[in-house]
Amino acid sequence: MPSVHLLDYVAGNVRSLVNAIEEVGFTVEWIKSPADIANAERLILPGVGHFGFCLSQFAKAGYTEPIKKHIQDGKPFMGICVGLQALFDGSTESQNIPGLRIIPGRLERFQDSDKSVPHIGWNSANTAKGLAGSDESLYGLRSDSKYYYVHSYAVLYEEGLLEKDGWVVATARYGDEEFVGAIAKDNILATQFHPEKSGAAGLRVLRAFLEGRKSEMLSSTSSPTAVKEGLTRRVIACLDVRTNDQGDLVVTKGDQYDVREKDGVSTGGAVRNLGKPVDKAKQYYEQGADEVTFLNITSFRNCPVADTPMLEVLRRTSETVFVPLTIGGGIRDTVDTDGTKVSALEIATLYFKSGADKVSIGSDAVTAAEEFYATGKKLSGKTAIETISEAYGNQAVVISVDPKRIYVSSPSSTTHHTVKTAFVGPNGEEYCWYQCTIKGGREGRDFDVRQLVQAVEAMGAGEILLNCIDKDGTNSGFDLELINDVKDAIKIPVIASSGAGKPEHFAEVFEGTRTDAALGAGIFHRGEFTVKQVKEHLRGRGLMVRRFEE
Ligand code: 1PR
Repeated sequence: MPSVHLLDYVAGNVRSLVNAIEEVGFTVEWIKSPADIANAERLILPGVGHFGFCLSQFAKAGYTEPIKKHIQDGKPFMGICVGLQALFDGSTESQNIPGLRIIPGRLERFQDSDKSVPHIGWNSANTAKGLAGSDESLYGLRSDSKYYYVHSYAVLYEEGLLEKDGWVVATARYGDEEFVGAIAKDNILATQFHPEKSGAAGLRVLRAFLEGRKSEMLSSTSSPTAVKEGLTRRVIACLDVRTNDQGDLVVTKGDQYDVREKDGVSTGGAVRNLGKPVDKAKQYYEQGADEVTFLNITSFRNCPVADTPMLEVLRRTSETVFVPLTIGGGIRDTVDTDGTKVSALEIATLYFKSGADKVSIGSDAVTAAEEFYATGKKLSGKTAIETISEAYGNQAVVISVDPKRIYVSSPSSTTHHTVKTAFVGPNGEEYCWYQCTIKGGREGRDFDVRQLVQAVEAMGAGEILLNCIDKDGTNSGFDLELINDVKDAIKIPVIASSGAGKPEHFAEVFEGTRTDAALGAGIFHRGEFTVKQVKEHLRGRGLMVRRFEE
């Protein structure tokens, strides 16, 4: 099997890239020292997270000059995400750290006045500008395909500027900002998106690079005229996973967080078993899910951290599922079964190494946010949110929120931020506040969701997974009032969750709120609707979605 050299100089999910490379028929050889670069024929520089952190790690280890030489020698080189950013002069993310200065230009932060930042999701890499009027595709990029992006900084596109130096540029549009999605010249290809997380469309780009096919003819169905730019509506499938009473790892699903079967009289029956986690994840990927989220809802408390069954679930899932994977449950500083202290960062690292792209933090985020206010909004630098986002970038840290409605007759009857609700309380109350809970909804805190999301945003979280205990498993639609309230409070993306029972509910949440993504669990597990049906419904309503490519 032909091979490609991969530079593993930064933290992050490199396993998925290795899996994607193997999927397209190549093997990986690791660059372990600068001297190894001379032996590389094809070289890939991956990277996630912070520009300055990556570039300084990279320089400190002595890789800068050997990489430049590899490129100057005309050998195939591919940069991914921060690997693309590294090729430019620098980034406003780290003013004093220079890039490799192979491509002129600097990275700027996206404007966040009218949109969420980071930019997370599926967007174009449209080569129509580079190969205008031609039927050629650059490294298999198609203007009607979508690719997975996750970043806050981008090279903003100015028509003709890079092209005059011979670069071919594929662009994407986020809000009214157009930016470089991919760029190529001679032996260099760099993508801001993650090909290893972009389903069949991304694998096609990876394969074309590895096989040295810089341009190929497009079929009539994927001509540049089919372009539709912009971020698509993300549909996420969520799998709550736990061990059942027989000790098997199963996908389960609760009604308002109660996952045990009801016999009609009382609850407390067996844990609902809705299938096997790895099989289910693959099934949803093949239905077109834009992401898959696993929530380990019992945290496997009696198991050594390194043997946590979710690690194996991630390893196996990432072999066949080429979209982003999130894992939540039990991410906090802990003590292992042998008494050793294990930090949240170490646990997250195990997950990232096993194929996760993001970790989701629930209970621990509430505790950390409460402390944040108690200490006058001082950042300690020690919380799970801060340590993980520092090492892996804020896009890798999702906060899973489990709120519950508390009804009040007027805003003055509580110190918490209230919402006027169209769905009045049991005693006709017209207001409610959303109480944060921990431990899977078992313990309510004197702390509201607005306080939580604003604190975790300040601490470095990159996204909010917004559940709603009142709506969970009810099939009655999302809590739009909650989602609007949270969207108004923060800039980071929000994933709406809880209550989806039919495709119309997804349309409702995208049309009635500014949510960045919507998640469903029971609707898919019970086989009532497929992800594909949901997306077809959204497309029918004129909402842009990613089509699944074989
Ligand atoms: O607190 O960091 O250990 O994380 C625990 C995680 O497990 C949290 O993300 C918490 O939301 C989740 N969790 C804990 N207990 C339960 C439970 O159900 N008993 N599940 C639980 C949360 C809610 C959503 C669900 C949506 C959509 N599940 O994930 O998928 O509500 O459901 P629907 O579409 O069927 O309505 P930590």
